[in-house]
This record gives sequence, structure tokens and C-alpha cells, in this order.
Amino acid sequence: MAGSSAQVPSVVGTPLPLVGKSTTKPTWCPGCGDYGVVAAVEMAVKRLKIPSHNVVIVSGIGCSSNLPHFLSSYGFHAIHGRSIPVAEGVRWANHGLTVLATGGDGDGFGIGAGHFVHAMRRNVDLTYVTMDNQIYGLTTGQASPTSMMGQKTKSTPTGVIENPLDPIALALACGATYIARGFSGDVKQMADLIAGGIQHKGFSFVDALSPCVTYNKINTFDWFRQRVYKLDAAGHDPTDIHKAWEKALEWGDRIPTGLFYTVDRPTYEDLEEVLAAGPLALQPAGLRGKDRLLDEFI
Ligand SMILES: Cc1ncc(C[n+]2csc(CCOP(=O)(O)OP(=O)(O)O)c2C)c(N)n1
Ligand code: SF4
Repeated sequence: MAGSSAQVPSVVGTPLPLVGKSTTKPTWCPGCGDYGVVAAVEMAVKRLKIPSHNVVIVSGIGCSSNLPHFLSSYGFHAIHGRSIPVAEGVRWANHGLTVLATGGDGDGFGIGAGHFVHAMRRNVDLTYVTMDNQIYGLTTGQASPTSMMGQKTKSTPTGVIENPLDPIALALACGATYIARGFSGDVKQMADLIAGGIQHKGFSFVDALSPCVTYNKINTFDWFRQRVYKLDAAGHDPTDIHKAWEKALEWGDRIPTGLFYTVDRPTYEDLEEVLAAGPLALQPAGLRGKDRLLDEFI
């Protein structure tokens, strides 16, 4: 995808373009929260000066999952709920790359929930940004795993009767090593959180509260503005897992945003013998110890 103008010098002196907007314009409804998220992703990767050819953004299916089209990095628009396994595959083929996965709450916490859980448990070094609008936007307004109890939607005309999933608590329980919540109404804070996630070594999760202005008339920008407060300003210590749990369970009149928890733990790439030898893409093809392996069966 083309369209970036900022550049960083390469070792051979040729300027390398940074990630910027692509020539494809977003198709989101005017006012959709996802505009704030794409701006924050762009700001974060630009600030870290990672050349666009080293950035891969993988998404699933949904309004939010169109995001990779709108930036000048490499992108892969996968299938519904499968952004994480594709992103893991990219990472394991070449863990010299900066890999982000993006998508909606339906994509990541519904059909893709199993992948989300296991990527966190593995501590794969990638950054996962969910545009959490608490509704299925692309399919025109059905309840999602994060829709609140009682909410009337196209698929729940008398109100949701299931308990909503808490993405921050789920991430804590599964061992994600960088867990944050942003809000599309504060792009700068979200860019800081995404940049922190990219710099963090391990699975980074940023749940972006990103209102769907067309199908969710409850969790609107105003609804969030009346409730959000910043964890760092409230003196939260993101290295304290007990405090992180306390904050993860807070939702309602007050909703915390910012970094809930971060910890250093070896990544999957550190611990996996073949990957520890360097990016697969740079290793000779073939199976090491192949003859020994075959000998056992002859
Ligand atoms: C296997 C499969 N099942 C269902 C769908 C239909 N589908 C497309 S997007 C979507 C949910 C969209 O909601 P979300 O992931 O929250 O993203 P949003 O559109 O709200 O950004 C569904 C159910 C599909 N494309 N593929
Ligand atoms: S339907 Fe909702 S999520 Fe989809 S583009 Fe419109 S406002 Fe955004």
C-alpha cells in the first residue's frame, strides 16, 4: 500500500518510508470510533520510526478489520476470528518484523476467542489492538460478547441475557504480559499505549473502546466521556497484579483507561529452539537433525 511521506535513513543511505496513510480512504461511517484507532496506530509506529516494510498489520473480518487497508505498511485481511493465528504465523516466519493484529470485539472475543487465549498463554511477541464497540457493526447491529446485560440489539430484541466478557480480566487470567485499555476519544493516550505495546517484548493487548455510532446507541462517545479516568493519574502501579485485577473488575460509573499490567516473561520466540536461532526466513531451509530422526525409524 502506498502513500507514506515521512522517511528514515537506511544503512545504505536510501531513505526508507515510514508508515503513513495509504491511498485507500476509510469507508467507516462518519464519527466511527475506528478513525481514532487508525490514527493512534499510525502515530505509534511513526513515532517508533519503524520503516513501513518492517511492519505487518493482520486483521480478521468486521468494520474494524478493514484497518490494514488504510495504512501504508504490509497488511493481511484474514478471515473472521483468525487475525491472531495469521499474525503468529507471520511472526514465526520472520520475527524480525513488527507484527500487529487488529479487529473487533466479535472477531477477537467471539469466534476468535480460542486464538486470543492461547496467544496470550504463549506470550507471542505481537501487539493486538481490538476496536471494542460492544456490537457487531459490519453485520448491522447484533449483540457481541462485550454487549452489556439488558442491551436491546437486532439479535436480542428483549435485551441481552448473557454476562459480558471482560477482556482485561481475561487477558490477566491468560498471562498477557502488557494489558491496556484506550478510548477513541483520546487518540494521544491510545497512541502512547500502542507504542508501549510494540516496544514491550511479549504479547501486548490494547482494548480500544471505539464507539459504533450507527448501531450502539448506549455506549456512545458521551457515555464514555462521562466515565473514563486515567490509571496513571490515579497512581496505579502496573507492575502489581493484585491492583491490576482490582482495576480490571471496575466497569460502570467509572471506567479506567491506561496500562493495567505489565511484566517481563520469556516470549515464545525466546523459548522455541528453532526460532531462538533467528528468524526462520533467514535460516537455511530443511530440518536440522533430519538424519538422526529418520535413523530412529529405519
Ligand atoms: C465465519 C464467519 N462467520 C460469520 C461472519 C459474519 N460476520 C462478519 S463480521 C462479523 C462480526 C463483526 O463484529 P466485530 O468483529 O465486533 O467487528 P465490527 O464490525 O463491530 O468492527 C460477523 C458475525 C463471517 N464473515 N465469517
Ligand atoms: S457500522 Fe459502526 S463500527 Fe461499522 S463503520 Fe459504522 S460506526 Fe463504525
